[in-house]
Amino acid sequence: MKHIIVGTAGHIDHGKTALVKALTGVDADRLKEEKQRGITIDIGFADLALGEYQFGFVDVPGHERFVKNMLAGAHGLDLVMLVVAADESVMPQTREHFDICRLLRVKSGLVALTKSDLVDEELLELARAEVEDFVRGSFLEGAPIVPVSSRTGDGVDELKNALVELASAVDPKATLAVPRLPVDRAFSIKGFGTVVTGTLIAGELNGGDEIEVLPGGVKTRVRNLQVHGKDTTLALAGQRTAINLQGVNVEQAQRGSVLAPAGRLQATSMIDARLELLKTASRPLVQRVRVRLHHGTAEVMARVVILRGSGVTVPGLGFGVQGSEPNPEPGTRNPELGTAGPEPGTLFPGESVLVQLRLEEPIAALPGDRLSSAATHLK
Ligand SMILES: Nc1nc2c(ncn2[C@@H]2O[C@H](COP(=O)(O)OP(=O)(O)OP(=O)(O)O)[C@@H](O)[C@H]2O)c(=O)[nH]1
Ligand SMILES: [Mg+2]
Repeated sequence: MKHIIVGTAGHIDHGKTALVKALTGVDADRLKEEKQRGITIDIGFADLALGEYQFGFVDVPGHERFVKNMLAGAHGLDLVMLVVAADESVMPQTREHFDICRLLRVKSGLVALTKSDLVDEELLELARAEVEDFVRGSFLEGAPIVPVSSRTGDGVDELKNALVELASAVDPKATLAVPRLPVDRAFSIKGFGTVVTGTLIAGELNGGDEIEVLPGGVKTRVRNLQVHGKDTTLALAGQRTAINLQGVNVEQAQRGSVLAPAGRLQATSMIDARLELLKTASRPLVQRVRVRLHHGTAEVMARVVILRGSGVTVPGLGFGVQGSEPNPEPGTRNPELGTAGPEPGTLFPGESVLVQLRLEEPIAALPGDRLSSAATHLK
């Protein structure tokens, strides 16, 4: 059985949670406050077995205030289901969530044109045309755009077929890589102790394995293992996993922690990265700016040291070396941003540069990982 993680994305109230329920029967809004307010606040989960595929859905909140929770759910996705309500079309968090998916390098997915029961044929086609325009030039160009109504059930079967079709093209996971599980929930069950959940993004975990909770470095053992709600002795990359940890407090394994085999990874607070500032960013990025970084399910504050123009030479990388990428003459590049000329190391929207990230707390990152920030996006 192939395991596929599908994340929702899209503007508030566009029908993400309703769609996950129409597909799986599960209401991913589990908090009392979510039920009361009728909005999603934190990420929720649901499963669906279809043919040879086990889909794990991660449902994210659309409200702009909860974008950090969305970020905690948007890592490790195989497919994104971009939800666009046919009666409202593309809205601000459609754009923001889609940018995040692009920058986290989600490779594939589809667009669900929800609330199709609320529009006539003409409006539906208009929304479809707007969505086609919106995804042009991105990984979703040419992807299925499926009209669907969670209210009437129309289009749900077509959506399932489209998910299966896309799942068949998802690359197999790196089961030989160092196992890592970014924790998205940690809770305590009477009689069992601490249980954490998350997507195993690489490698395998076995019952009884000695593991470590990073960045704190607490050593522990896998007492019990569940995949998609069922007891098992082996969890594989790409599976939604719950782990009962031996002798660990809930406080020691909160969201943002990473589980890995004991002694294999070391948390770090200094990371070399390539930073990409979105074209749509509202202002340039200045030297040593303090940003909130997201990595897996972790969130840490960091200062960005821009290497270009600061006289720092980066051996062997041919980028950022002083002189190879000179700063523009004052006022020549982005005149609308002011004519005083950039500070050395200032980064303008649409540019990409090598940086050093000085984190205020360590994280367990590996080369090639994606990090992001509401203002900046980094590799
Ligand atoms: N008519 C109609 N209403 C829908 C449909 N899907 C969702 N709704 C309604 O739209 C509202 C919002 O739906 P949700 O599924 O909570 O939207 P959401 O995208 O999960 O919202 P957030 O998680 O807060 O971003 C609810 O009142 C749903 O009943 C649909 O296909 N047709
Ligand atoms: Mg929701």
